[in-house]
Amino acid sequence: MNILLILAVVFGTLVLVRLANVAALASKLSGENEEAEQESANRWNSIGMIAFLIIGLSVMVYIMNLYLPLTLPKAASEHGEAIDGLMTINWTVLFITFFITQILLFFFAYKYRYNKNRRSFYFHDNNKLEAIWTIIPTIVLAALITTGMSEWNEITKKSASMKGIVIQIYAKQFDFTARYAGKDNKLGSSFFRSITDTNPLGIDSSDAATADDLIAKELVLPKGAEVQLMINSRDVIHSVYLPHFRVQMNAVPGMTTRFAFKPTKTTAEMQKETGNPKFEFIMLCNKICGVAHYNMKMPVRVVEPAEYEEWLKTQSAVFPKEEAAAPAATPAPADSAATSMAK
Ligand SMILES: [Cu+2]
Repeated sequence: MNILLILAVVFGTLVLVRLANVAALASKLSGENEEAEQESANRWNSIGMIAFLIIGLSVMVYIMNLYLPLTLPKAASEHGEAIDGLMTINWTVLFITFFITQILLFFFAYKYRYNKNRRSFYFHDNNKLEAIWTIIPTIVLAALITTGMSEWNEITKKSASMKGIVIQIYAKQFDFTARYAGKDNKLGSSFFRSITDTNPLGIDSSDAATADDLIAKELVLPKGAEVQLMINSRDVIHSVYLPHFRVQMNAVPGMTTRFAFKPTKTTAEMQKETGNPKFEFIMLCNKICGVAHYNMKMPVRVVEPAEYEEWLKTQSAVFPKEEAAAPAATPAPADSAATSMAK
């Protein structure tokens, strides 16, 4: 169907071009006044410019209205609100500039079409004009860049402070694992050579800080608390992307990247705000990292602090205690990621 449509448009255009050629030849043979013909062509072209302007802008406004509801809801994190504010300023500047320049461009093409009774005004250069169109964009762009950079510095300063609940996000082809630092808020050390089938994160079991670390296949965050993500990758570059919190940071093999942020709305509150009872936060991989990249994600839930504490208790330790691993022990809950890690 689509191919037919494309062919129809292509052949239709070719036919129009042929017709125009025939008309031009016919008028030449009939000896019509070339000047009058040129004038009529100019007039129709200039009217076409105005038509293009009106149709183009109308389609643009229509498409924007159509797709705006598909964009992200309001930010659910503290710094996310600031980022949304910057986006609004940027879009405002872009829209004003776009509408002024496009309307002038097509209107001038219409107004200043060739007129044999009009002499064009010649000037070689105009310093004042050039100064205006250099200085104004310079000031506007400098203001946009400095506000953006100072906001980014504010955001990254928080991760440099190392405050907040420490959670490791470990990315590999093609999933994420979350490791909560536990009561001491310190992650036990890990080393890639320690990676085995039963220890997929390569965690050091002899490190005292490991004892209270918890493993989860779901990222649950308490509302209103600072969260410190420590991001690692086992294989290739991935990217930890939490669109609703306006968080994105690459996961790079061989180094730890960080991102600190504060969730400000629970999942339940977002469901109410968006009017969508099925709304869920999500963490996605945002770097094309291989064949199953499209499916690399992790569910995210923001809950009240009390509920978070309760949930934390149900998560499994990185290395289950010896007695828990004894044959008589009850099996770990089915949804727990540690099932595969138990010795
Ligand atoms: Cu990935």
